[in-house]
Amino acid sequence: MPSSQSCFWTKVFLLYEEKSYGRKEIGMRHNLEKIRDEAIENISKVKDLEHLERLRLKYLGKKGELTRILRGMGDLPAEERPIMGRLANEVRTLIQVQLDKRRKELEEKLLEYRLREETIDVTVPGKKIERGNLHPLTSVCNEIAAIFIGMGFEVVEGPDVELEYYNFEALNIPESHPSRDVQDTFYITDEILLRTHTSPVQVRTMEEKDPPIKIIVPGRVYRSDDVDATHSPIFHQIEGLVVDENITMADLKGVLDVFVKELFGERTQTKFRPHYFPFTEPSMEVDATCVTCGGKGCRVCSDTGWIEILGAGMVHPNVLKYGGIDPDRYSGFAFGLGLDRIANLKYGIDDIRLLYENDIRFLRQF
Ligand code: 2U9
Repeated sequence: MPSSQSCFWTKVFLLYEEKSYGRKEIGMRHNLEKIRDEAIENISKVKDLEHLERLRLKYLGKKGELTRILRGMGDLPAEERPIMGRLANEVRTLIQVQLDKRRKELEEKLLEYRLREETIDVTVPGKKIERGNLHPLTSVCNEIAAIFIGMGFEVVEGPDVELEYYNFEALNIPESHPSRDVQDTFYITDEILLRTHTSPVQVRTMEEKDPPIKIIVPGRVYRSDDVDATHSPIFHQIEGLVVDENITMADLKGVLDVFVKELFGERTQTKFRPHYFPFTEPSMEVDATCVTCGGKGCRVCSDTGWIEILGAGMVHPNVLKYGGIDPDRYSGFAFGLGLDRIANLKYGIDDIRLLYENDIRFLRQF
């Protein structure tokens, strides 16, 4: 239909309406019908409950469109108000009914979705949780620590990055000693280095604590060695220190004999050979009957029947003095063992590099 014609008929209709209802009433009726139709359409299209609530507020809320129109009722002639009021209530009820209907539909859909998506199939096999295991060095360290704790020792730890003083001087290792060679450790500055043994922790403990001292010190240590099957620039030690009145070599031998028997078995025998360390006097190395052949002789013990396990000795009086302990009143013994070597002996590992490569196929075996 041409627009001029459409305009014409609209005007005729409006004139007719104006005659029977009055201009304001017509406007209000139109607005209500418009709101009604728009609301019904929007409600039918809405896809979720959140949107639906927004529509409820838009049309029926306190600041909603219907409320706005109802406010305008005061301008109507008194006789028209009940008619318009009724119409507005009808529209409100209609919109409310549509909202309720749609809410129910959407809630049902949501429930259906949840039931479908959130079902748990209890028959599906569970995901296998991979259980790790301790590194062989950690296991051996724990085992050794437990033996000494059983004999009344305390576990003490200290810094890997040390002062040269604690690593060398306080351990009776003078400037001219070969283990001071820069080739032997990693220097950070002239006075700071990576510790070559855990012994500095014992010196620090002597400084801090009066005897009796009965400690073991596990930890990582460093030496400037090239890597091969028996050497690594990083390795691990457990050292021990006992200081009290009347400590003798009998105590040292008794403690280490008990230790070796607990670690390798009751039938294991020990042998104490004279040796030299700058921090102990006298010093010795401790052998145990071979863990592999029991003393008969095999490849592991180079057919000697003995394997070297520990170094030990009576603490040098100079070292006690460096630790602030009076050597005329107190004496002590100390020992040290290489954890990597013990782990290798216990588990039959023939190459130290395996302990540091973190190959899961190797580590899983322990
Ligand atoms: C203080 C006094 C004395 C610690 C000791 C050893 C002997 C020893 C080696 C074993 C294998 C090092 O890892 S290894 O190469 N250690 O033989 N260590 S006595 O003596 C001390 C420590 C601290 C204050």
